[in-house]
Amino acid sequence: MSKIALITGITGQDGSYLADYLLQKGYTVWGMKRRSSSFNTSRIDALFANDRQEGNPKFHYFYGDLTDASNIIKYIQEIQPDEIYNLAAMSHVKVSFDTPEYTGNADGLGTLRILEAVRILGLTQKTRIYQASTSELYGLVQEVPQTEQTPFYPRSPYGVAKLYGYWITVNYREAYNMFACNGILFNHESPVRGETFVTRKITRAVANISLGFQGVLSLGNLDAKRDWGHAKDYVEAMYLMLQQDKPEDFVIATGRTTAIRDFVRMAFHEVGIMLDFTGKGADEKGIIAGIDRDLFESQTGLEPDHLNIGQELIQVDPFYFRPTEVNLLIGDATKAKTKLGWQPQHTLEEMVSEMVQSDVELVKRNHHLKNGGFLIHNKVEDLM
Ligand code: NAP
Ligand code: F7E
Repeated sequence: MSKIALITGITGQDGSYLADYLLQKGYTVWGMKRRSSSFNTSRIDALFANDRQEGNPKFHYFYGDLTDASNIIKYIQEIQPDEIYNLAAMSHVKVSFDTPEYTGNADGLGTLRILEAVRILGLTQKTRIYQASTSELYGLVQEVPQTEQTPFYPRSPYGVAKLYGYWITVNYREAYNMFACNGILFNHESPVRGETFVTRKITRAVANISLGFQGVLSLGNLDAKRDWGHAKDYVEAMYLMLQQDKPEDFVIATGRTTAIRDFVRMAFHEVGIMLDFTGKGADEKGIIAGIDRDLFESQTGLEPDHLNIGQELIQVDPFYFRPTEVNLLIGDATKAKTKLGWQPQHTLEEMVSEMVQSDVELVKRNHHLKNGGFLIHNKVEDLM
């Protein structure tokens, strides 16, 4: 009998990688999918692709929402999962300042609803639960680097909601002897990262600017530092946590931190554009310091005639500043490496390269399909 996993947040970045990973391990996978007025399954469509008519017999989804307890109870009862990965969340830190109550409901109470459903249904000895906790719990960091012992100090409604999710998971583990774990994951990215997170916003802009569809990239705080890993490596850690003999919480991180400004430099360098930054705060600008024409041509298939030395490509817009910022994150994943045998396989350089190349291909494909120019930076979704 293959194991059954239920993944909330199946349509998100991590949900799609985890579903793929578990299907390859022979699991039957059920995903909770929100109803949406437009298609929201682009990241998982390929998993159905083997047999579009019949569907993949091991991959199913149901409509649901973390704010709807009756829906959660109904489907956990029907599915009787061996493992639940609670990945669903309103996951954008800046947006959480605009929707604090909803974020608390979905990210905080949503976690409780999953735990309670398992408890009420008498599945505490059968069903193991992974809770998607986050390095945002550390917020105003109390220690460098951050470990499982570092005190929390969240700095956003998102971080505070996830703090509730973290502690209610610990509480249900202790109170009801449930197999429930927190993965305290530091930022992790990929070519399918949501377009409004900073890495993907940057790699899309590199593609659009180098192919001539965008003039300038507007960003917020360039000084913030993040410990960025690859989502593929991080979903493996989720799986490993649920295969242990006893439930524990683990930090998952690379141990390397990089400023946003340096991620911008790396991403533009990937297409042969060298940037210099001048000025401070909201007056800072990124300008073209040099162009490696051979590299540009090999990566884009174009000559860089629309770009000039001294041209401004990056500007700072205070719109993107957050009311309270998390300035520095760097994790120590020694416990996961020792106990889970977890080891990240992707370097930051490889990931940046993969993301830029993927976005260059995507922009070319879209442009080809639409047979005309389009200004991606005018999309409403970019305003995050
Ligand atoms: P993501 O791409 O934003 O995906 C979030 C998923 O949750 C989407 O499938 C979304 O559905 C779904 N969702 C949102 N609100 C929901 C609700 N009320 N009910 C049901 N589903 C809902 O996030 P991710 O990057 O994959 O992250 C996965 C989880 O890990 C999240 O809980 C996030 O907070 C946490 N986390 C992420 C990182 C990171 O760096 N990626 C680090 C630490 C922790 P739609 O597709 O319909 O929007
Ligand atoms: O911001 C700065 C911004 O939105 C990273 C989520 O997955 O990871 C993610 O949260 C940094 C921040 O991710 C822009 O101020 C500058 O300092 O990519 P982000 P995040 O806030 O770290 C954690 C671990 C999660 O759990 C979350 O779910 O980049 N920044 N300029 C910008 N950020 C954005 N989004 N847009 C900008 O223009």
